[in-house]
Amino acid sequence: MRSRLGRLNEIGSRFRPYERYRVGPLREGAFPSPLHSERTAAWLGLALGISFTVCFATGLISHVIQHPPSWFTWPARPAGLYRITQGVHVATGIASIPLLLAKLWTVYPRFWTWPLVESIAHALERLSLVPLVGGSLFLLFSGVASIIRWYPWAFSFPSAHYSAAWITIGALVVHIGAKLASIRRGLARPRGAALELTGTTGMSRKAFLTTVAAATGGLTLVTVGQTVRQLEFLGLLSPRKPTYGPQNLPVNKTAMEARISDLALDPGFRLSVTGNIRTPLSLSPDELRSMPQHEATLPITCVDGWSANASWRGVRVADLLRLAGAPSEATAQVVSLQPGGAYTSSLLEVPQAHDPDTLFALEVNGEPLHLDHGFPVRLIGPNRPGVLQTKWVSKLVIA
Ligand SMILES: Nc1nc2c(c(=O)[nH]1)N[C@H]1C(S)=C(S)[C@@H](COP(=O)(O)O)O[C@H]1N2
Ligand SMILES: [Mo]
Repeated sequence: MRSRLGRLNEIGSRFRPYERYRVGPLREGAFPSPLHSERTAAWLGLALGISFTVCFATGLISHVIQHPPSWFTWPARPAGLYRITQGVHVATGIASIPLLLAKLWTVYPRFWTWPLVESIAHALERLSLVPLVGGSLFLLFSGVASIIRWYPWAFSFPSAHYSAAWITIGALVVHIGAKLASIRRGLARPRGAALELTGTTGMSRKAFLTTVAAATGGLTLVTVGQTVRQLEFLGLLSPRKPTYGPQNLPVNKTAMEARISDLALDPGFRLSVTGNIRTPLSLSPDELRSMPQHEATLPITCVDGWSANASWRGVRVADLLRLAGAPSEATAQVVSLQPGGAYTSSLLEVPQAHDPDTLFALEVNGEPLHLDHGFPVRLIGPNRPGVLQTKWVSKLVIA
């Protein structure tokens, strides 16, 4: 029995709009450049498919670290792992910009196929381009806006970016499925005469793809210095310089922006340790300094893609847990003095809470913490996103 969909498709394919509407970009041969070929589209698509997939996977990692489901625990080691995953996330996002623009330029004549819609399957395939193209443009635009710290919208960037990522990746899977035959043809080794077309435009496909690759590589080189120290000198377009800021470290939220100065400079400041413990503690900065001090070189890795190593010195969180008589499997909530805002508290899960390098730092690079870096006390731990390295810490709540 023929399916209803099959019959509708057949009717659709017999329906041909009047040829006299076939004007402008709809004309036969309106786009003569051979660069709009299946082959160029397939190679650019492959590059974009790889960069999007890596970007999606590393973005997902960052998301689950910040919103861990019950089955997930992010390890404290290797200490610099998140620095790599998030550096790769932002770098592949930036690299996707020239790739996406080149891909859209290559395939846009296909938006003008004649007839515009041939069948229901064709209509659905074309409709799936709306979330694919729209989602991709939104992700790259909002990502770049966020790393240059420009928030021209009212919605929350992380949740919008996260939802758009799922929509886009879903549309990408549909797109690859629908285009599989075309992708195979495009990537297959060309035979005989098909080998090259310099065509009428004067630019060969090879030159075009080389230009796109050079633009992509070049853009990566002039931005990745925000996390790869050796390339900092090349960072012409790096949104952030990893050594620019007080004590040679960038700052995302200053003490003034956080309206924290009076609280942090109050001589009555105490760090309190409460919750599921035998002995609640309340410690002044001097009392913290008289405890055993430990030093660790750890990066601050902002979700925005910049990262910088520093040498931190302070009290081990594990020592405070022991002193307070916390259970051996304790987790701990780190709470800031900061009265309001997005990153005023963070959770130390078991691996982080008990790691010997997880510190309440009092000093960085041999100096007392600058007010902007969290004076008098800030959390610094291995393999944590910057958003979880709470500054101006006033409370540790053990569970
Ligand atoms: N209390 C508080 N802590 C905070 C933040 C904040 O806004 N408030 N920002 C976080 C972010 S996003 C980053 S990247 C790091 C940056 O630390 P730094 O400013 O010392 O470089 O601090 C984190 N700790
Ligand atoms: Mo950050």
